[in-house]
Amino acid sequence: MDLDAITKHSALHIKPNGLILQYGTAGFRAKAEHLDHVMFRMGLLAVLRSKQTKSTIGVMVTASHNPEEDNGVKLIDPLGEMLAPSWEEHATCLANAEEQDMQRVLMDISEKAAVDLQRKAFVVIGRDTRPSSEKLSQSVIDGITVLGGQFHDYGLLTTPQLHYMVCCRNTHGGYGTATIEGYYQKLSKAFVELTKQAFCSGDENRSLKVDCANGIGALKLREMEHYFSQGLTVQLFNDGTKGKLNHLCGADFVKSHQKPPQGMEMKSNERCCSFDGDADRIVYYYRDTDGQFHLIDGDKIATLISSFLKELLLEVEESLNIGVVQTAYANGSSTRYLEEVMKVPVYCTKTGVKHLHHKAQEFDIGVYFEANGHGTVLFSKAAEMKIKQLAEELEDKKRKAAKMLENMINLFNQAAGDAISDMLVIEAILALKGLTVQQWDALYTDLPNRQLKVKVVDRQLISTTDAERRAVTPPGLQEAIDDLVKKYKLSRAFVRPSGTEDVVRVYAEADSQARFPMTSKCERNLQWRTLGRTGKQIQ
Ligand code: G16
Repeated sequence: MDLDAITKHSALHIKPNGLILQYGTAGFRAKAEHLDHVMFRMGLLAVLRSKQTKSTIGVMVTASHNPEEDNGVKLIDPLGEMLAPSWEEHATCLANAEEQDMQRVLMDISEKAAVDLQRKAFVVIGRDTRPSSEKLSQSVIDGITVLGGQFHDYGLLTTPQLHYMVCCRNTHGGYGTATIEGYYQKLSKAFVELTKQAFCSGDENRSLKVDCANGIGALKLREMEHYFSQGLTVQLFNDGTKGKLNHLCGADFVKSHQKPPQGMEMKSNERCCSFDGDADRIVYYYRDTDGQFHLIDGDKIATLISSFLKELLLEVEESLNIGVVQTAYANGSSTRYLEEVMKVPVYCTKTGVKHLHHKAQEFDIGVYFEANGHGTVLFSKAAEMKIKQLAEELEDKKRKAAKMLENMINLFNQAAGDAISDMLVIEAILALKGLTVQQWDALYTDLPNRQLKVKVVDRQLISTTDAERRAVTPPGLQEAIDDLVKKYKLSRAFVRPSGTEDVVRVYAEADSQARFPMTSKCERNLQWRTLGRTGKQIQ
């Protein structure tokens, strides 16, 4: 390690005085102008992680659903998964080290993590379309090169595409080819194979309206659409040619406001969907003939997918188990439907796909989705092999079902939740089952719910337990929530500090819309107990 060179370069990426940042739900996020030093340092850290794991590591520059002025960075571990928790701690230490302590902190991390500094390192980089992303990714590169690491800069990519690239490289092509064409071809081939079976039975080419949140999803979907146009035509809105990233559009806006994005022309009963700013989330929706808006969120996506997979499994191989992983935000109706009607086991983890992903790995087929539309399906190696074998051995109807499962394995991006891949999965299932968006929506009725963002003085005063469903501090907050909740039927409410924005999230659901004074009472109580009386609710 050339410590002098590190000190010299670090001086070009000075940490703003007094700024403390945490590696949160999905990496570091803050106003873009505060992140130059973090980017440089994450370049350094990615090199150490690459040396330690003897693998390619990814660095994605994005703040996903956050406003355009923000930015962020996250590291991607060898199989395309989120960074290991012990390295999140190293990341926080390094990002917050004062200039004069940088060398010591780097040496400490190398020692604690037993990094062989003589090894080679390789890092791949991607970025979203934010105005600040290009310059910030140069700072990452500066960090990588000063530690002698080699890199490949993919430039503009969706976050899940970078996860895919990392996984492909570290499996030496076993997962797929680590190029953008490799990604397009792998997914499109599986999609076209699947939908061919649907169209044989008389269905026609389908079309879908996609709100791209004025982000990278638009660019990548444009590049990709001709690969799958045999099975689906997409019409893009909020493609970044005029509007601002994530502003009044995108999956996060649609989910939290429960209304359509601006800039989308919706006719009644048309199937529409929204991506978020880096295309790792997707939600669907439509307007009925009375003009009423219907949201189909991550919970209903998980239900559609798991019922389809379960049906196929019943046809070909009953011994493979399937489980669904959700978070506290999952609508109570979805959990009840999955457990009581579909009879699949459901688990709840903390917010953040890293937690859901981990839990989903315990099943032969693990379906995980956050209500906000972030999720995917994981197939264990044993399940993949079994399905492949059955697709060759079985005959007729059973063989067809096994082939469908095989194509599903290839269509999911198992490295990360992926709006493009999930969209193709959903479109394939709807086509194969001959389901309309209304029929899908009618699987169960969501309990009315509200989600608010509340600004308080210090959100870290709130700590939680039981997969974030109960508040531990400040004292009295949980009791106050319990008192409110017990007054209403089928009601549930919780508060938790966001790990991506400087806000507290408040969630409540109950049997009827009339119960929602509950949310604002929770909010007032929260502000009072965190002494954030100047705090305000933001939408
Ligand atoms: C990220 C995470 C998601 C999480 C979301 C909100 O999404 O990847 O798992 O649900 O943040 O987290 P929080 O409530 O802690 O702010 P994205 O799409 O912004 O990367």
